[in-house]
Amino acid sequence: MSGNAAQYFVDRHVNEGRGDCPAFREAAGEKRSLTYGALANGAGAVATALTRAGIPREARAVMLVLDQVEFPQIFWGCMKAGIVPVPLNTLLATPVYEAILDDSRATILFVSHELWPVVEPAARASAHLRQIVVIGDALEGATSYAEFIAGCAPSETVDASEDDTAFWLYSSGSTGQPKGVRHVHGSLKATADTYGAQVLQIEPDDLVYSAAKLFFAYGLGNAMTFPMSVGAETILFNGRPTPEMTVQILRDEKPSVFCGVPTLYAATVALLEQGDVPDTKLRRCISAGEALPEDIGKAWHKLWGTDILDGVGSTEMLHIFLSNAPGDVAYGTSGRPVPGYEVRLVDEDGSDVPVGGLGELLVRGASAADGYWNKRDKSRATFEGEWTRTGDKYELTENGRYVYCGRTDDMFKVSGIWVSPFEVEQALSAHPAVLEAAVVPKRDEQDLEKPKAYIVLKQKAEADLTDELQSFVKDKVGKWKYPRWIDFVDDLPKTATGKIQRFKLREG
Ligand code: 3SK
Repeated sequence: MSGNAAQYFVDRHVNEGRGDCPAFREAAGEKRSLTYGALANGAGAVATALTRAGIPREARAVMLVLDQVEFPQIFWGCMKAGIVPVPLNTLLATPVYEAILDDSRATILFVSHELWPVVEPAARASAHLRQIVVIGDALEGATSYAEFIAGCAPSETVDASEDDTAFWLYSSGSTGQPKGVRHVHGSLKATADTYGAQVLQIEPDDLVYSAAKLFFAYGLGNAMTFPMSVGAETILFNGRPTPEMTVQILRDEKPSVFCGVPTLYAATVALLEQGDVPDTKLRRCISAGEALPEDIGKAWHKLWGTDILDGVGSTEMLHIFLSNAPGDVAYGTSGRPVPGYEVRLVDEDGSDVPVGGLGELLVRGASAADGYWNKRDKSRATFEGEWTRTGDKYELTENGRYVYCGRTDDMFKVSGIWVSPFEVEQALSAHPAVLEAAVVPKRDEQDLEKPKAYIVLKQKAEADLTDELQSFVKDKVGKWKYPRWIDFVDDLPKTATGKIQRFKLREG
């Protein structure tokens, strides 16, 4: 078998007689579905269409696509043709899309029609894009997906090595500059064989629902490669994963596996504590993105009779490498290394930290990224030989569990997605009324981190600017990054060289 991951995850099912088995079903809209056979044909048609459009091997295909049946067809279609799909976060703002189109030098863009307005100015400004394919009706200068694949017979999967670049995911760095994380074909099977098989213990009869979307490394494993590794089925939902929608999907679709993030678990617990718990047997629930508060895990267990397996992963490692496991759950900890991964805690000199001490978490495993695109210094600082630095501070307890203690830098996560204080500060500072701004994480009433801003105004405002500044940030850098609280102050604490002392603000 070729090292091309599309052979293992897509073609193998058809070759082994599982072409009629269900692979994906949509939970909203027309509720379309795909069997493994239909997926193989659809992806094969995309591969043919890409070649017909003159897109060469190794070119990047940016995907700004909602969780809908076209997503797996485009993702695997690119890989079948040896083209590199780059799924993007669908919640970003126009300037960020512009930066990514520029950085990746993508020659083709696939976009869900709902997302076209936000990416259109960036797509029109791109010096590299040769084709835009919109999922929906054709637009001026953009081909419809139906037209793009019309008349294309499915092509064979091109031969590739396990070490060939397969796809990229963009992750935001400490300066807020998005970094293209390059993953190889072999990494997808590596995560399926480790976390997927040994912690999630995915089975062919499973029906998976991941509230974390496919563009996110966590969602990509949960909702695509893990179920596809065993021929199971996934529910796709193209909307916002509110607690109400989550309960509706759990009630109506009855998944056996649910994958969420702490913010959603917390809000869903609050909702269910006021109403009925759906009559659904959840075999497995998992959480990642940020540390799961202990009381949320316990409350969920009380409601459903199922533990939440909290774990930690990264875009650089592709999926979870440290996790609680079935029958071995300690809430308030990230558990133990996933079989197949090794971790170390090191101090600032790189020396190993003893049990009970605090250190930066380093991880070693087969799914580590090949590096960042075009960012040599950052690649060298993160990928140290076989070890990948996570930037997370951890403590190892006497009984071998790891406890999260914060970030080594100022980054923090909101709803499982990195937020760079610097990026939010830059956005705030672009407002005409703002002189300077500092952003730090603050815990909300559910004990989850959200951005809080301290702002020095150019002059005293007549009216409260809170709402206006919040909308300003949402439009500039992304909807989830806006400061939930704003304090207007006379000045900011700074070092002698003018650096903001965020730790002083974090301490309140
Ligand atoms: O943030 C995490 O914990 C995570 C987990 C799996 C895959 C990717 C990420 C960022």
